[in-house]
Amino acid sequence: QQPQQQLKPYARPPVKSSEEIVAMILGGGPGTDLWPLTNSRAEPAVPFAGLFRLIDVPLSNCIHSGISNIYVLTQYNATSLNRHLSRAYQFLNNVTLIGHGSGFVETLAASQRPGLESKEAWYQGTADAVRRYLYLFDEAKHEGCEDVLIMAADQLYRMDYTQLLNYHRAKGADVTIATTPADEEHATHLGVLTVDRGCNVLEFHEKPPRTQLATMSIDTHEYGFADTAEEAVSKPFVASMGMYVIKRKVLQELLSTRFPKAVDFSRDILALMHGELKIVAYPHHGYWEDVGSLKDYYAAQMALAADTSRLQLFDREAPLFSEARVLPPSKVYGASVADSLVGDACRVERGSVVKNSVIGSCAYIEKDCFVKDSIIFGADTIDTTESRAEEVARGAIPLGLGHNTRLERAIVDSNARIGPNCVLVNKEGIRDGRNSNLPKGIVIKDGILVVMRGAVIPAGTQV
Ligand code: ADQ
Ligand code: ADP
Repeated sequence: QQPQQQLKPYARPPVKSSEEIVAMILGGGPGTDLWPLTNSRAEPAVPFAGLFRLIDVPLSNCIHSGISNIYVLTQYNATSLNRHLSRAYQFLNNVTLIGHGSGFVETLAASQRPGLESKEAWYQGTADAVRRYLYLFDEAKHEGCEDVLIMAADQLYRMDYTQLLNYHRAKGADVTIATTPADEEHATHLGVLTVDRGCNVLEFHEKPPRTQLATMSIDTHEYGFADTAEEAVSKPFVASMGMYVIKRKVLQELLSTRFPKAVDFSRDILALMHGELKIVAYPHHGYWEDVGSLKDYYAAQMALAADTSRLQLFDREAPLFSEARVLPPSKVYGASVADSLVGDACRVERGSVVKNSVIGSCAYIEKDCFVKDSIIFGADTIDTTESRAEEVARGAIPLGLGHNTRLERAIVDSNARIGPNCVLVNKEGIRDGRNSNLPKGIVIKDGILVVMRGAVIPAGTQV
């Protein structure tokens, strides 16, 4: 147990060594709002922009910020996530960023331990997940750890975490919550806080209803959160990005002594704190988006394709990292591909039209297809012309889109096989088609048609 005076604020010097910071990326949520993309993979392993997975965002930000001590907490369907981390970020295990110290990226899975009932073996929430690994901070390698950076893995943004960390230290904060201005619609789905003019947090409410929000608006420009007065008008709320810097000792005290039963940081800790600690809000300026729901995920990809996104993929200084794969270039035959992102090793055959779409690696689009406002994840392997012909000869449907198939406002998950002459456009404008009579392997959620991972859609299917 920490003596009380250690919880008192004191301003501290900027981060000098990578050993002073441990990052914990929370990747273990059930990801139900991203279902069916999370049906067979963990939320942070969900692909985006044709080449990346969501976890690449916080990990790339960590690398560019010089943070090299990183834990990723996972539990649901973590296989493809684990594989991705070990293939893409193995190099960090020997790298030293900010000053001296050795780096690592390790996954911490929820696991059965003696004394736990089987249902308790799973992380119950974000605070619970971190609590189970608090013992790591007692190990010699974390002796120099002063602050813990906790963040989610279902968000798109760029951020230099050292600015956040140094702000936290300059303010002498015990807890710093990264925040962004939000409009009413978004605020009801986020943690919302009120602050004084020094950015000290006065109140925190997790996903407040509109009636409660009414009392929480401020001039976010005047307070330094919104970039312009116009932005402040549409976004009068200070929302939590679900990213926290907590003094290591405070974190231990909070989770083991003060709130030993807390499940989530937001609902069970931040919302219940009343002036006991110095909690400040850090104003993040720039693009940030929570893509933890299918609707927001889809919209963010469409914006990337249309070039209206504020997320810069073509950034020479700070590239997004991902798994480096040895794949041939994509080949577009006599087809038209416009306003789209295309991954590696794709093939788009003669007569096809692809518009405003995101096409992931190893995707195959046969002749005369029409693909609009859609996301195609691609496949695990490259097909050869011979192997496809052989599959067709024995009556099977090869990977990708069969000829003359039409796709609009759809997401095709990886390794799907869609037969020729299909029309997958959600003709009836269904909003939610989980329980309707849709063909096997097709789901409609928020008006977006999803062909599930590995689904086989027979020729001529119409939805
Ligand atoms: P939500 O996104 O609704 O709100 P949550 O579902 O807890 O919160 O997910 C946050 C992150 O933690 C995700 O990356 C998720 O995968 C991970 N996570 C969830 N449960 C977990 C568990 N049991 N074990 C390990 N990891 C887990 C949060 C905050 C809001 C804030 C938004 C910003 O609660 O206050 O506004 O994030 O997006
Ligand atoms: P998912 O992508 O559906 O989460 P996986 O984790 O099995 O499932 O990953 C499959 C994806 O990863 C495919 O899109 C595949 O193209 C790609 N992939 C990963 N590693 C490799 C590799 N070494 N060679 C080829 N493709 C790979």
